Amino acid sequence: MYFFSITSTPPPTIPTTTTTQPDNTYYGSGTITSPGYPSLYPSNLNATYILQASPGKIVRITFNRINTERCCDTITIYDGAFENEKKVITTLSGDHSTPETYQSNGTYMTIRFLTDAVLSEDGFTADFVSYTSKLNF
Ligand SMILES: [Ca+2]
Repeated sequence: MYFFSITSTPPPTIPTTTTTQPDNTYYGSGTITSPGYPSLYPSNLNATYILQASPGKIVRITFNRINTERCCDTITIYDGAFENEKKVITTLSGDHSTPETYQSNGTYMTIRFLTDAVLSEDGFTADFVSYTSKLNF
């Protein structure tokens, strides 16, 4: 009896962020993920994603998956182009089983993913779009 060994090719690593990479700006619409997603994200990470909507629009982002170490690995969403503690929309961590949507008030949204020295999960994946208006949902 033969056993076939199936070689699985890992998905290409998209160098969107590293532990030392400077801020990244993303325009219009797209997908952002934690580094290495869906593999474990690195420890000691401080990754920033700046999302810029099309002119005259706002950023609307949906986190389709969030799974981080609840205590210590956090995703903070800021309204605007900077990490301004006064403009925190929300801070997320832990295991979220349902998608969550957030939006900016203006053209920019900033997301920071901060991890501590130990224990990682698979992280997050989120889709963002340029959105025409602010809606309650
Ligand atoms: Ca951790």
